[in-house]
Amino acid sequence: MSLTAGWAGRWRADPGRVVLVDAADGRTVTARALDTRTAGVAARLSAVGVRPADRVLLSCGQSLETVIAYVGILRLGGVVVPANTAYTAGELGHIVADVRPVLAILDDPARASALPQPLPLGAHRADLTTLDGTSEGWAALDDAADEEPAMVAYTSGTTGRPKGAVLSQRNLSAGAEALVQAWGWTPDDRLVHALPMFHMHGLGAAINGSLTAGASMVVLPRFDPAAVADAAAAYDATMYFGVPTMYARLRDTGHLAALSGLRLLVSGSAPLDPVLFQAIAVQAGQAPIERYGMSETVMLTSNPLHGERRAGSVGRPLPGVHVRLGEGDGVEVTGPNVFGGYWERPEANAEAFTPDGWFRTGDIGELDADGYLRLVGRASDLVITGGYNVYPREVEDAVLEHPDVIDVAVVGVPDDTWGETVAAYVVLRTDLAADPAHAAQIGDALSAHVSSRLAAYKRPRRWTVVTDLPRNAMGKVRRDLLRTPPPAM
Ligand code: MLC
Repeated sequence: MSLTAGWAGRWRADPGRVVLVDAADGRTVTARALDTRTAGVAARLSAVGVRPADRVLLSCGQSLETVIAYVGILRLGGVVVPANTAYTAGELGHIVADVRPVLAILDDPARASALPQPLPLGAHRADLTTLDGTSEGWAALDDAADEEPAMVAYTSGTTGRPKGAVLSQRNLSAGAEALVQAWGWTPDDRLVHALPMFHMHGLGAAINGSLTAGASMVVLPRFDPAAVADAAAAYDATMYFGVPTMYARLRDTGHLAALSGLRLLVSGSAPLDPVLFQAIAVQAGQAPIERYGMSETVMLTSNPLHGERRAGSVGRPLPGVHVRLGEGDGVEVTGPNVFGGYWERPEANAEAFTPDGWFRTGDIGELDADGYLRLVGRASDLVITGGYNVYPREVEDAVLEHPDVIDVAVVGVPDDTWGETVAAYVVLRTDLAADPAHAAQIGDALSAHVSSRLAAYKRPRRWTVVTDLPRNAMGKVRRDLLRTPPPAM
């Protein structure tokens, strides 16, 4: 059964139930209305020529319309390609050239004019009011097969440009079902949803989990600590999902106590500092559940609903998921939630999977005696800032395009707010390096340079000019030596 067939069954069983609430204006959507409106989206997409298995780019902020567009694409059997709204034209252009969507749904359809070529079926707003041909087409709903692709989630890597993890209907439904089971998610739950709707946390865990459980969501247009606290109280919420940076902001603004009436607080996408874990436990009156997931796998492990929620651990494998430690204690996983491979990247797939078919997560782990997993490092140089993944290679490539730079290394350095923040060490052309006036201004010049190439969260916040990068005997940069915070320029 397709992911959305299960959702539609839930809606029809209890059509009058409110399933979506807009925290900004209190608008509600019942199950019946969600069924009708998402079927309408599927029909309109079908009427303009979108066919099952076609890719549809979705790059919109959080709103009821985004949820409806997302579900509508899935119901048609289309493949959702989520993209961060912060991406520059170059970053979006790469995804479009790679995955070749037929149509884009964008907050601002004008962004599409910066793409290398127009999309066959154009760019449209989330409410689809810009979609020509209002005639309702016929679309077969909810009949995609389990193994058919449902999402291509772009994620960077140590080499080259971002690649698309292809997730099937089954991957997404297994990922959602595991959470419903593990967290005792019921139709009576109501999630405060303040996460981006273009990454696995906001889509695969929050939306898919809610709809699979037959539960409801209060949608916030953006994360704001006071608004999260207000929404939790005003709409009788029971659950909140956040990245650690969000919990840190809730703590720092004194809003954690407002979450004490919720039955479940979940943290993911970045390591939850045990000090912050403790602050949540005390101020919100309950230990948060830290869990672990990835774009390629939906969710993998979680601390338990009943039983010890262990600070510094991401818990045990979710139902159906198997976790083992491979070479160098690399975390390897398998399960119905784990994707089948990257879009048109046979070489990356050969590296990503073990010969016996387990996915190499790139994280390094330790298993406690009772099976709780701790993530103790990463095989790759990935930086996680505020829950967003940044791959140094991509940032380094952008910095190296500046004519004054001959070498660069990008690392993540510890940061109180973001967990880690992006720092760059640059080696300038020798004729410039000797000039202190130039060295003093280069940080600004490089910031301006990368701002047209990289989304804001990927841009280095600290620039340090060095004469050489530390390297090992093999010539590889010793990033470990660069990770101590440098003085800001
Ligand atoms: C925003 N900025 C960031 C940033 N987010 N910089 C570094 N890291 C980030 N995460 C930039 C802004 O563009 C802005 O730049 C400046 O920082 C200040 O912005 P802000 O207004 O303070 O930030 P805000 O917009 O409030 O965003 C903070 C945030 C957001 C925490 C709400 O980062 C966020 O939504 N993070 C969640 C990411 C997420 O969903 N990850 C899930 C990935 S899925 P400037 O230049 O304009 O000043 C995954 C799998 C799994 O990992 O297991 O979940």
